[in-house]
Amino acid sequence: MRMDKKARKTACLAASAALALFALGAGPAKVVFDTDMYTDFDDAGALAILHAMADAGECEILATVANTRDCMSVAMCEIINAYYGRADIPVGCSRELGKSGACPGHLKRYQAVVDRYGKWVKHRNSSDAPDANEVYRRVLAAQPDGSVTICSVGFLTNLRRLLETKPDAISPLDGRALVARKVRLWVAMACKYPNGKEYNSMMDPESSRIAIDNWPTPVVFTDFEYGRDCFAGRVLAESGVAGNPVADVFSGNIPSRDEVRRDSAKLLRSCYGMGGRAAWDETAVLIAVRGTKPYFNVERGRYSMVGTDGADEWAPDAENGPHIRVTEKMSKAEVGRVIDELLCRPPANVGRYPLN
Ligand SMILES: [Ca+2]
Repeated sequence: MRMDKKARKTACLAASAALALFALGAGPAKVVFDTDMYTDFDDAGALAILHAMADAGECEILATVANTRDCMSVAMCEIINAYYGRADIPVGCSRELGKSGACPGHLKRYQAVVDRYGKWVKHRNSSDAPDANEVYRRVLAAQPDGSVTICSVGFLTNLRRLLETKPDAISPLDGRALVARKVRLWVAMACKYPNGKEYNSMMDPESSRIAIDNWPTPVVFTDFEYGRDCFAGRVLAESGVAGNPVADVFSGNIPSRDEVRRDSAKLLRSCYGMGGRAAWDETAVLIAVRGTKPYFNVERGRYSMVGTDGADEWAPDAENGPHIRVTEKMSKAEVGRVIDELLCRPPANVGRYPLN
C-alpha cells in the first residue's frame, strides 16, 4: 500500500486545514487513546490529563486501546478510566503483529497498582481484551465524518493494522477509507528529530513505516526532541494523595530530587528532572485536545522511516509537507506546569466505582 501523488496532495491540503482549524478553535475533541502502557509511565499521566480535560468538557474519550500484548496495558487503562468515573470506555488490544510486553522487569512497574486496584480490572492480560481493530472500526463508524482525533503514545502497530482492515459488517469501508472519512487528526508521540531512533517508532518499524507513509489525514508529531526535557509529575508524586492510581504510579517511579541532583553520570537526567518525568506522552494529549496553538510552534515537513532497523528522519517542507512537528513556543517548564495542574485535579466523578 503506497500513497499516490493525489493522495499525498490531499494529505497536504488536509494538513493546512488542520492548522486553520486549530487557529479557529475546534469543538470538544473526540479522542481515541492508543498506548503502550507497560515499559514507561508517562502514558499513565497522559491518560489522566485526558480524563481531567474530559471532566472539564474539553474532550470526549471514545476508546482506550493498547498496542502491547501479554502485559497490563489494558488493565492500567481500565483502572485509570474507573478512577475517573468512566469504566465503560471501550478497551482493546492489538493482535498478531508488534510487541509482546511479557517482560518480568517491566511487569513490576504496574504490578502493585494492578493488584491494589484489581477490582476495576476486567482484562488482567491485555491479550484477553477485544481486538483493537474491532474497537477502532466500531468507534469510527459510529462517529460523524472528520470528527475523531487519534492520540497515539506507543507503538504504531494498531494504526498500521487499522489501515489494513477490510470492509466488514461494521463498515463497508476498508481501513484507510474509514480513517480518511472519520478521522480529523492523528497526534503521534513518535520519531526522533532530525533523525535517529525513537522507542515508539523503532519497536515495530514495519508498522511505523506503513502507518506514517499511508495515513490519509493530517498528522502532528510530538517527537523525542520536544518531550525529553519537558518534565511533569513530581507535584503529583509528592502530593501524598491517597487512592489515586496515577499518583501511585508516579510516586513509585520518579527518583527523588536528591537522586536526580546526585546523578553525576546524568543517566537519570536523560528522562527525569526536578519537575518529574519527561512528559512525552502528556504533550501528545495536550495537542489532541487543545491543538498546538496555545503551547507550541510548528514546523511542516515529512517524517519517514529509513532502512529496517527503526531509524527515522525528518525532511522539512514548509510548502507541501504532510506532517507537522511541534517545537517550543511556551517554555517547556510552563508546559510542564500546565500538565501538572491537570494531573493534580481531583476527578469530577471520583468514587463512582467504589473499590470496597
Ligand atoms: Ca508511551
